Amino acid sequence: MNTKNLLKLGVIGLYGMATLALTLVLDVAPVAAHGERSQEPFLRMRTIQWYDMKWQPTTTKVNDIATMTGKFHLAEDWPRAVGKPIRAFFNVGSPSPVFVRLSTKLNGEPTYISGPMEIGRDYEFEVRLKARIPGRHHMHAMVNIKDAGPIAGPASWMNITGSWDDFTNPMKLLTGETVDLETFNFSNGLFWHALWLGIGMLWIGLFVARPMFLPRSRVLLAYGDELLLDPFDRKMGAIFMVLTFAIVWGGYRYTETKHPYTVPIQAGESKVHPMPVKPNPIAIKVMDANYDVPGRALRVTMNITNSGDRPIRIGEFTTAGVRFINRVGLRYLDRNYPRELIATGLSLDNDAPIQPGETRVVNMEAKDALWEVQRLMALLGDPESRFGGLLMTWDDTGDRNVNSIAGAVIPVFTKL
Ligand SMILES: [Cu+2]
Repeated sequence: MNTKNLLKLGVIGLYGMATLALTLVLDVAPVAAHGERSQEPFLRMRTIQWYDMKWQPTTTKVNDIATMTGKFHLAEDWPRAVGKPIRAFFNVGSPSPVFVRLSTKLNGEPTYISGPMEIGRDYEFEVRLKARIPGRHHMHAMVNIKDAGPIAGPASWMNITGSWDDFTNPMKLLTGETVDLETFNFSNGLFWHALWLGIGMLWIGLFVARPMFLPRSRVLLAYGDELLLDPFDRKMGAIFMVLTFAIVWGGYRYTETKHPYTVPIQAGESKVHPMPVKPNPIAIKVMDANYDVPGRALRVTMNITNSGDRPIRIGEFTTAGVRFINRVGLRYLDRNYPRELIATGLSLDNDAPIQPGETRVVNMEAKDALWEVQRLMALLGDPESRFGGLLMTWDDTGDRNVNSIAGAVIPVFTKL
């Protein structure tokens, strides 16, 4: 290698060091949230509509079990711009693996792969989590949908105390042996990464040094590849090929001998049926909706028909995990639901129960600064400005009906 080449390598090295130094100088402090509020309002309001969510307990010690449970409805008003849930995967959104997910159940069935979900139907989920990394974490339920991406549900803060060093994740294998998944074959993983990285760097290094990429590319374009290949290159090429095949073959042989019984990772498709449809005597037709920009209130005019045999009252309107409640809803509110997602500004023009057989035009107002805090009113800037959410009604026996409502929203900039 001559002086010129050495100089070239030196310059490249300097660039690398400068990049590294810059990374260290930049402030990479951890963030406290996930940017869920910057998800498009139509994704949060008109796709997966979450309700009855519970996080229990919200404080755990490392190795303790916590659960996240709840239900979701797939909105009938699913936006045209969002991929349909023909392939969906239930997931948990968390800042890195702070919990280990032990199991996921959809409608009571273990679910570990993706599958189709039905628009207009409801699903119930239960996730079992094992506390791993101490800290205060924002834990979301989430559904990943092909062509739509992750759709995050509401989150609660969950605290983990103790020390990460105490974390264990033992698993009994079908062969009777017990392994700790936290540390199992860790050195093996490091070894294979280092081996392939080393081989790759050696291979690239050989070509970087004699001569560099750009001169090499120019020669290749001008004269073809014959000029560039000397006997040393051919020799090295052959050695690397034999070495690679030998390592792959040897690796497989070694694994076969060490673990004679293996089961492939299960693929395919989950076939979970939606929850049975609960007979719902309430029919709702949204006639008009507007959003009062200075007053931070969504006003909805709807036609509600009660064809049941008991009087009903509206108690809650929930959208994007935000629960707007009135006195009726407050009675049924789970007090452990995250405070920052509860708004008490739900009001009706007529609080009297809707009687059996009655059809009434109801003016509902959901008023709270949360519309802006949660950036839900960004929907007014969309080419399709529609709201969506779940309207909950209760009869005098405490029986609840949930209706998914949706409609176009017109902004109002002055007080009406
Ligand atoms: Cu979050």
